[in-house]
Amino acid sequence: MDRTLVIIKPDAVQRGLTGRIVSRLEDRGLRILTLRMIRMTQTLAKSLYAVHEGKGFYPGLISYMTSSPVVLMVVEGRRAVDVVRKTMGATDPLEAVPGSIRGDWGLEIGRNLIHGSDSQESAAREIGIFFEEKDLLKYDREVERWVFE
Ligand code: DAT
Ligand code: MG
Repeated sequence: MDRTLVIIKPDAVQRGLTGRIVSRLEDRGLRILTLRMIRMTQTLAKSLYAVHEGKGFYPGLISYMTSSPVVLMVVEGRRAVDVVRKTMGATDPLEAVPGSIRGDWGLEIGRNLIHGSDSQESAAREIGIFFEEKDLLKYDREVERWVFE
């Protein structure tokens, strides 16, 4: 099973989409290992988006991510990184297919509602920014044998 970091971004929290976004991930069959609401600091946002430092959109991205509370989640499942990315839709909501989170609720790249790690290596690094291993709960769900063959 793979793990990935999901962040419900400030615009999604402000717009009251938190519950519906969590539901979509649960509906997909992903297991939530932890869920927490925080106000992201500059330090946390800069660490999360270190690869984008120096790009034109970087200052706006940091100010957006620190502007209002976010919801952090670690989810687990077979191919969780890809499953979450597909459920989110493309980075630019105009390119995201209808039925995806960004494709249903987004219009602009700078207000694209949700973050999901882009690889297993990114997931491990990003989860480590916000959580310790002891924060990630281990439990079984009976339904999993009906979700995964
Ligand atoms: P993703 O969030 O799909 O992984 P990314 O890692 O390439 O996308 O970029 C991180 C965030 O930065 C993205 O969610 C929105 C913002 N961003 C990326 N490219 C941008 C651009 N060309 N203009 C404005 N914002 C951009
Ligand atoms: Mg990314």
